[in-house]
Amino acid sequence: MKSIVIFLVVLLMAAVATAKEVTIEIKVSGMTCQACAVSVQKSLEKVEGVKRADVSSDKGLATVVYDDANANEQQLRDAIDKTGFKAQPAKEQK
Ligand SMILES: [Cu+2]
Repeated sequence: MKSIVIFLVVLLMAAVATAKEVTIEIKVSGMTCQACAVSVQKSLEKVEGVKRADVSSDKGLATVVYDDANANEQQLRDAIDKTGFKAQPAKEQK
C-alpha cells in the first residue's frame, strides 16, 4: 500500500516537472494605445500553451505566462511580430 502512494507521488512530481509554467517579459515596440496592446494580447493568447498575457502599451511590455511543454519564447515573439509590432531581442531582458 505504501509503495503505491510513493509511486503516485513520484508520478505527480514528474508531471509537474514536465509541464512547467513560465513567466516571461517581452519588450514590444510600436504600441501607441490600448487598442495596440489588446491586439498583441489577443495574438499571444491564441498561441497554444499560453495561459495568460498582459500587455501594456505604456511600458511597451508583454508579460506572458505559458506552459513550456506547449510553447516557447520564439512562438511568442512570432505572435507579436504577426500583429505588426516588434518583439525586442531577449538580450535586453534582466
Ligand atoms: Cu493603438
